Amino acid sequence: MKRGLRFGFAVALVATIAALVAGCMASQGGGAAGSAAQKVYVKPGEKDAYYAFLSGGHHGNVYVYGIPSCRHITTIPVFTPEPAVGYGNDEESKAMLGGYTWGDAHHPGLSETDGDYDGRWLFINDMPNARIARIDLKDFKTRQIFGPIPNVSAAHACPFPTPNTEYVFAASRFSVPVPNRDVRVEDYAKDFRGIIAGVKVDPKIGTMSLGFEILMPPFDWDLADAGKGPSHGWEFFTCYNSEMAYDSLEIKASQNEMDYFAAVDWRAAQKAVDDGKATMVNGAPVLDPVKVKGIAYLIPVPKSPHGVDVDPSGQYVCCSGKLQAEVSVYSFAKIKAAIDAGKFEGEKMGVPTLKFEDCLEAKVPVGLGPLHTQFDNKGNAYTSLFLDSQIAKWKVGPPWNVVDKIDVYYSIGHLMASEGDTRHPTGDYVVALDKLSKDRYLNVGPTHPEAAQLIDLRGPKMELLYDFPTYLEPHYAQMIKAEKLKPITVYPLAENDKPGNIKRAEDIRVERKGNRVDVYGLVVRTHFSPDIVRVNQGDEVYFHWTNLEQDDDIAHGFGILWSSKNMQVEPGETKTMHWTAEKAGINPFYCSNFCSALHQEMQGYIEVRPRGTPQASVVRPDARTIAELNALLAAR
Ligand code: K7E
Ligand code: CUA
Repeated sequence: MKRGLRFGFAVALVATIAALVAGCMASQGGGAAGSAAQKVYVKPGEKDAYYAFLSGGHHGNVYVYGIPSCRHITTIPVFTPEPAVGYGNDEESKAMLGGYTWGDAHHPGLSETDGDYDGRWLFINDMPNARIARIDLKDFKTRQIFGPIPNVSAAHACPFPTPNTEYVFAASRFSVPVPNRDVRVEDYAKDFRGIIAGVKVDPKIGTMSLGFEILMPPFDWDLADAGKGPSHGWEFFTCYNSEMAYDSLEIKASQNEMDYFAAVDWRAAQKAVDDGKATMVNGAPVLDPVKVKGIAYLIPVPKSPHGVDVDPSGQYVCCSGKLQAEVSVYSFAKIKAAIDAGKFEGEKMGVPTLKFEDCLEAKVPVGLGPLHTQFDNKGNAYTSLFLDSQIAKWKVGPPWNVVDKIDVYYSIGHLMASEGDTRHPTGDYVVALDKLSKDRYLNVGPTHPEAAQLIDLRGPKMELLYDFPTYLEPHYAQMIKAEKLKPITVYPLAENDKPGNIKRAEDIRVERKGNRVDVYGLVVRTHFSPDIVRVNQGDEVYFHWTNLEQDDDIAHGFGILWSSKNMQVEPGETKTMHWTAEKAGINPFYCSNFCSALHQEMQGYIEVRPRGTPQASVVRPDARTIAELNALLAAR
């Protein structure tokens, strides 16, 4: 008893001292946990140092996070309708989606100038439908969806912009006959082809258009990266399934010791098209390497590679064979010398193959399942290891050795370093994009969130700082310094030239032509003008709402009862939404986005009369309403 008491006292004393020491260390910012917490802590009211753009995978969207806090800031709708803001519901975004309601977005690609992120645009692919979207980082809105790109069957190696955003690319993951036609799958090797497409980007406004397509062997084209510095003008693409298997790929596509990566001279390819050497297939200029030489080459890579990553200097091309324990580093100078000397070991469907030994610079023994490599500002590379669930840090250059490793939880796919794809990575952070989160978060049933993990690169050893869950399903991501982006907060009214826009109360009107009704209206706190709209059953009604606000964060919503119709109109913007008057009776509408103390009062009625009820061809508000509205606008 006595002994027990004394023992208890000793335990309590030790615990007290431990607590005091821990508290002291925490207050001084010492201790591993304390310092990790401080490194991700962004005080209320303060902002993050980086924007991170994570692909939304089969959610079809882009997630925006702040780093280092790892706070989810917003989601940008891209390939999938988004009812809260009405993306896919208003006429402009509906037309842009082209009838698709789904996309599978894998690889965000920030625009670059001189090989550094310039903060103008973000490109992202929709793999299954071979489309590329351009998001304008001025307002974080999707402004163009290019595609489906003809002849490209699933754009996985996509978009991976060049150093001045001259091109984005789309290479086919699957192969199909080009042109697609009635053939047997068993004739795969004879009739199927892959395609590498070069999509031109207008340097001023970012508009995409098709530059060229190259007919490639029917391998599964996987990932890409742009050359820079000495390798500027080239784009590199990995592939697996050089076996050309068309069934049981998980076995049959892993037989060869070597697959390939392709080096494409995009200036030569564009010149060949401009010189009239292409054949038009489904409206696309297709170059056949059997006839057109000097545009593409194949370099052997061991064991089903995934990532192909050019180091910041542009001298080295790093390929990760998924079924190998090494990263194969190639020297661009050696590749170029072999090409210039015409030193080929053979060819595949017209594409010359170079010798492995002629191009290889080094093999780095990183560990099992290497997938993707990123870089810092101190001459180090970071390779994700899917099978080992680790990141390996290694020296770019002799002795090409691994200098550090860190465990991640679990099964990492891509990783994202701060400005890690540029000529000047910042070396602050890397985010592990783990494919399986298993037990890391509160259980929410069989579908777990994905796991992302923030790792500090600033010390001699990598340090895990924070875990954050993401919704389905980031593949790749990119991180840009926050100071490079200066998004607008309102659309200047004077620049509003959207169809259907009006700017004065005198222009408010409801126009009728046959059974088409156009409502030209204004929204401003806290009123729809007009707020009573009279139509007939069977009318096709187009609401054009202009939001006259010029204050930060005052968006108005427009939701129609008993329908799927809702959209948001941001300050200074005009949006058009179509609605069919299906039933006679009264159909209310309201502002669905909180906008002021009187938000709840912001509503209106559509009066739907029976078919054939006589209606005026133009209805305008009365003079008093116009005067009141103008007084309200003048008072702002
Ligand atoms: Cu999931 Cu780049 Cu499509 Cu890999 S992808 S890790
Ligand atoms: Cu306008 Cu709520």
